[in-house]
Amino acid sequence: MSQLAVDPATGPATTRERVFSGIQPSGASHLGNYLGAQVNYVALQDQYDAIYGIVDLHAMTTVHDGEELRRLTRDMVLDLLAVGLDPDRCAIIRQSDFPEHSELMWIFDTVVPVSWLERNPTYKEGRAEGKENSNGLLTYPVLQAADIVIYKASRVPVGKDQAAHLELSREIVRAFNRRYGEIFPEPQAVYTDAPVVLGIDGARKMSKSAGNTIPIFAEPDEIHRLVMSMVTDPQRIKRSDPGRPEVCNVCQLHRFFGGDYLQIQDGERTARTGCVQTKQLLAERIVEFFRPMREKRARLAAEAGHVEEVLAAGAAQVRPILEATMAEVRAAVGIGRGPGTA
Ligand code: AQP
Repeated sequence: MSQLAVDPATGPATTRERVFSGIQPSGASHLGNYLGAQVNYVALQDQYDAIYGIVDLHAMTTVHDGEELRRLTRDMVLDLLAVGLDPDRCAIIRQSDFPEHSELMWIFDTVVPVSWLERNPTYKEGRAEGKENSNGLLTYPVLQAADIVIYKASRVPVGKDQAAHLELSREIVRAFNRRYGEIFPEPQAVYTDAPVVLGIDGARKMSKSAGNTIPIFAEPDEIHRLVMSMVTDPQRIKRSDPGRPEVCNVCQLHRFFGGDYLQIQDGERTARTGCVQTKQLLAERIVEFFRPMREKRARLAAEAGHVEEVLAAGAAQVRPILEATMAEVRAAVGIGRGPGTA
């Protein structure tokens, strides 16, 4: 297993910038997760001290069965290994292994005005739909800020759907630093070139909780079924109608699965090709693209104890970083015994 550039005796001693990103084990990894974030998780592991968290505390806002959450957490480790994270080049951790994340969240809670949290679109949508939002749903951006800065990460690979949350993390850091001194760097988002990926309904963000996903490790038949059910350009009713690739989610996804996407989009625009044909081709390409990763995932899943080994190695790597940060924070805010106390 790798070592992050940290000496446990002295705390973080790295000059490399640090990356952190969290992913919720709230369901199977999907195309949105992959194109929006996981591609960059893999790319950044060589350039930065990279830490990736399976944020199971966050997933508790949507997964309410303990056994299920534990299974989904293990599954997400396998997903990340299969897409290309290498425990020799990054640390993969389980958020709940570190109660310090929640401690820092509470400290931030004493700094953050409630009005900042009430701006959160997920929270506002829930209220508009008349849902009884949990306090966890209101405050999860505070936990997200704690997850990132407890490692003093300066770069955060996330999908573009997370832009507002990351801005809030930056505001939280500024508010904390104003009160207690310059302890945390302001984290910056790192995006891929993918837009926010729409779900198979073509209407909302592809999202585990919306049930509109294409899971990247689904069986080929299932991927075909899901792609064939995708909503395309609603104005293209007959095969001979010209399509609008700019509003067709299938055409947009082709961009990521072949160099000939402009020709494919032209085929739709001129009605040279039909939606069924374009969907079949997309399904085949998605299946082929993820085939080696699916096979790798199956091999890793068969190795008993592998997931827990990866998490234990990740935990050993990050613990000194997080302990150093929390010692600094507790000293600054005045909790615990304090430095130099006999
Ligand atoms: N549709 C998307 N397009 C681009 N990026 C996306 N991400 C998620 N959906 C899209 C990015 O994937 C990373 C991990 O996301 P997450 O699972 O932690 O949380 P999420 O954004 O809330 O994903 P879901 O699928 O929508 O989960 P649920 O339904 O449980 O809330 C993030 O970097 C995210 O930007």
